[in-house]
Amino acid sequence: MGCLWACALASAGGRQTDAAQRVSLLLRDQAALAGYPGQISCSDVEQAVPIPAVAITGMGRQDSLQIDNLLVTTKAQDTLAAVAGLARALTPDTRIVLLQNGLKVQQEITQQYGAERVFCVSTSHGAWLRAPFDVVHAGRGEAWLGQLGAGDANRQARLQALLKLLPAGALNIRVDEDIGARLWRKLAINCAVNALTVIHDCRNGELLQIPEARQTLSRLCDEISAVLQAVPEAPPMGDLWTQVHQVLNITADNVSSTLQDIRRGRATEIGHLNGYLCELATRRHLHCPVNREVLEQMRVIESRAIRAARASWQ
Ligand code: KPL
Repeated sequence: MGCLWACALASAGGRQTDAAQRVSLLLRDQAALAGYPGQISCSDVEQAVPIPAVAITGMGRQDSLQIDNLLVTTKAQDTLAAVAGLARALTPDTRIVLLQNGLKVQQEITQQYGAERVFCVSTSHGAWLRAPFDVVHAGRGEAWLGQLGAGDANRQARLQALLKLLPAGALNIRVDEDIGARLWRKLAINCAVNALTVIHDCRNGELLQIPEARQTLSRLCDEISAVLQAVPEAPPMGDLWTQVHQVLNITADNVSSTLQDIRRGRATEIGHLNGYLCELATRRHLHCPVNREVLEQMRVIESRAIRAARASWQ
């Protein structure tokens, strides 16, 4: 997602706006910077887009660096540390835009940095990396921008001002006044779908064809709905099975983000999906055995995948 958004932002549909000219990539460390070719390739654009980059480590020492708009595309579990690592480059006016799956980290960052400057994006775009810094925009979806919390009279103006800086046309970005509800629904869908695609090592649509997967999917939907019904902040889920069914049909050929992580030997966001759901259940003394079982299976598969990837690098 980071490469997709960086490329769309930097090319900004051909507009040479100030914002488009000043897009920079913040890479994890010097090793990531050394492997960066200086440009991002994306299936949406004919030519690779040159974007300057710096490594986050050591940035705290560069007192002059100031970030006006920070688009955070790290995995959910890396987000708090990534934003904290940039503390000296942030001002009280820096907008922090979050693109993670789940909802826990968005709530934490909103609480920590203030509801007025934190923005959340929920997206259905599908993307995968053909090679490092070479992204395929596989599923053309949409993206919704909003802010968590009760809101105030200036929220709409803040959202519209930020929207002007984002590649709204290229990535079909719109404002959602109730992004919280959208993120809760997406969380429910990701809890039902993502881990199961790993357990069955299949594309999204295949979950409906594999009898065992379909059965677990149905039990997961019931359990997720029951847990979220007990969470006062969560919106009514309606018929989760039907919603999941629709998403699986629309994204039938997608490899879920979690399965992509596993195949690349990377840590997944599952702790912020089924893990967070289990936390919500525990706080309300509810049982969620299917989610716990899925989480357990995921932990085993994930550590095996990470070990295998490390072994192949040595
Ligand atoms: O959001 C997704 C993901 O892969 O993380 C779904 C909805 C499962 C689409 O692939």
